[in-house]
Amino acid sequence: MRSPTPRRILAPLAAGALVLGLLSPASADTADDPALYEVSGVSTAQERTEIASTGAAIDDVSADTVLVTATAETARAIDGLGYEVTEFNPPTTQFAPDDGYTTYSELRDAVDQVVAQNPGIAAQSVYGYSYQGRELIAIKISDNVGTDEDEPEVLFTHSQHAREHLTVEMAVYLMELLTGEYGSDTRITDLVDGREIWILPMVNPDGAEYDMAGSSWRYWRKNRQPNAGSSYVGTDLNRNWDYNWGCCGGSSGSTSSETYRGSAPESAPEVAQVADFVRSRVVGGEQQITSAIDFHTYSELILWPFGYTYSEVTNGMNRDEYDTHAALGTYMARANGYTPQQSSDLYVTDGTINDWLWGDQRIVNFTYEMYPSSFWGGGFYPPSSVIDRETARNREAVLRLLDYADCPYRIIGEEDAYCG
Ligand code: LU0
Ligand code: CA
Ligand code: CA
Ligand code: ZN
Repeated sequence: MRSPTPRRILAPLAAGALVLGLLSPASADTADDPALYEVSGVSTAQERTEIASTGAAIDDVSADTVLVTATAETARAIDGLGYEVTEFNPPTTQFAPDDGYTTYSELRDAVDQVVAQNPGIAAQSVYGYSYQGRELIAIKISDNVGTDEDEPEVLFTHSQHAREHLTVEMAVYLMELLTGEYGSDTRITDLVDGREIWILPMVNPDGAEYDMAGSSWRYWRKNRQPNAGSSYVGTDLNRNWDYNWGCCGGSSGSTSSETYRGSAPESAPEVAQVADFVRSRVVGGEQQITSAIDFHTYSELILWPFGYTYSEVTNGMNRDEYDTHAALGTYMARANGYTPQQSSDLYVTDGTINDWLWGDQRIVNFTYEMYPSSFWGGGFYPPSSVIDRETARNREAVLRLLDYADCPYRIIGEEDAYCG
């Protein structure tokens, strides 16, 4: 596919403090809707981190360019760093919302149906409410589903980022797979019997609904919580978690940013309530959840913590722990063809669920960045015709995680040391 001709909006304005000062007075706080920009001359994680630290969200990484979602003000800041920034107009075919994607109310119906048809192994609960008051739901899948048994627990979270709709389809796929093949596929039957599986299928329903509600996709990322004293709406849920929150230039303190970290850790109700849910799984002083995947799009990556530092081994992550993440991530990636890497190989992030689940709760966990591999496969909005293929693509990879959930350290042969 050919690139649409980039329009260099910043062209005649040389980068520099004077120009930036004239164009974007610090006091300006008027609606400045995020748009897509292509930034060239970017090839290392350090350069991507520098760009992300302006508050832009990096959506796509190729050899020497990135695509970012950013306000015009942030785009000028990137320009000011010396990178070439061009406005990027997505192909028009991507504009219309595709009703093959599951809405919040369709999700509720699908969950009701799965639970009604599989009452022995599937249950749902409301673990909280979104900012706008939507019920936040969890699906539990296990044998004797009404009983909290002593079985390794596994967590799947979906759609922290509003526009990443394929991740909701992944949740629907997983609940239908695990219930639909129960009793016929012996591997799935054994995993459902031997694990307690939690699926949080849409942790940011306000954002997802907002993204789908217009006559065109809105490229919305954050939640829909207003910010005091600002006309900009929303917190980036995946920068709002309470582990090294805002530590390292991997998020923004500006409400206008796509990666706004919120006013405090867990200031977003959607994050606070997932965190409360996870903390509620500590029984007898022991976190029951051993392993987790947080689903995002896109880039076809499997990422593991930490994201706040480039270091593999650091305070809170020893060599065995790092190696366990790397080995399990790599093993899963062999099944789905994604690229496995430490999160910060992409760019530095702070306040992510990935870092919190490990750093605070000691849950071995991964971020999946699903299909497509690049913008040219449809970016955040591939046609719904890919849903079946791209969710089923992760079947084996997810089963591998469920398999190792009894003791993730088994993958490096250290089950005696860590799970004895
Ligand atoms: O939150 C993000 O920026 C993620 C990547 C991190 C989990 C490292 N990328 S996304 O926003 O494009 N899904
Ligand atoms: Ca059970
Ligand atoms: Ca249990
Ligand atoms: Zn995301």
